[in-house]
Amino acid sequence: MVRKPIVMANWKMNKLPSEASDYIQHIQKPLLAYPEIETILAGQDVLLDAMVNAAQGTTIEIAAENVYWKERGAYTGETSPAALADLGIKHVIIGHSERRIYFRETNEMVNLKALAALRNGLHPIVAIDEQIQIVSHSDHMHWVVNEVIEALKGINIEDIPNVVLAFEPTQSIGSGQALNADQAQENLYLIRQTVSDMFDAQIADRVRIMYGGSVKPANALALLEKPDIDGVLVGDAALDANTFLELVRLAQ
Ligand code: G2H
Repeated sequence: MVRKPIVMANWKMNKLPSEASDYIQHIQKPLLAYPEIETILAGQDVLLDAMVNAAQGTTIEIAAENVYWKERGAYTGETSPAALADLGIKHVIIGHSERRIYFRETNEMVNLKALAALRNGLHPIVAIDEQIQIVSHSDHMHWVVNEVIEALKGINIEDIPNVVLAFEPTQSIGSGQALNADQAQENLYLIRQTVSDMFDAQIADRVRIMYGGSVKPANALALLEKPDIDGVLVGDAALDANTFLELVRLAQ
């Protein structure tokens, strides 16, 4: 199965609305040369309206960085999946390790958010992390497998191809030190096998899995050449529009 590669920027809590629009204007034309790559930009909620407007008529897809699991109600400060979909957002990152660590998101919350995203026509990009305090290989494997199982619990098999998974080892996030490509491949293979065990091999073969954590042009190619790595989720390096374009070129 040929899976369409993804290059995705996660801007985190960076950029102003005007900067987001300028970035999109800068990359939209050059991206037309790479129709075989799916390009996604994730921004904080206050940027999303500007991002959707700037990306109209381009090949760029927009993602939110978080969502709540209820459509409406008295949940001050939360973001409704229905509102994101209505705004024209296509994807949402769920369970990024920064949310798990700083905002105490649990596997159960990640699962509720993934289900709510799908219910509202959004594509969840579910981040699977890795905790550095886990030293033993088997404990590490158990951690990763468990996060996948807990995140995808209760999702209908026909919705699974609309889910993208992203493996992000915490020690590589923002540290400048990406996992080496062989270790990344090992983890993404494990994630795909877990999807296969939970659903079936054909579905697992269709699911796209990204690697994230200090991806930059210097290491992207080695990662993207691995058989189970279908894309990269890029933070710091993707704050620069030209570097993002360079990553798309490498993914081709
Ligand atoms: C990991 C990644 C993007 P960075 O969080 O999600 O960020 O590339 O800065 O490590």
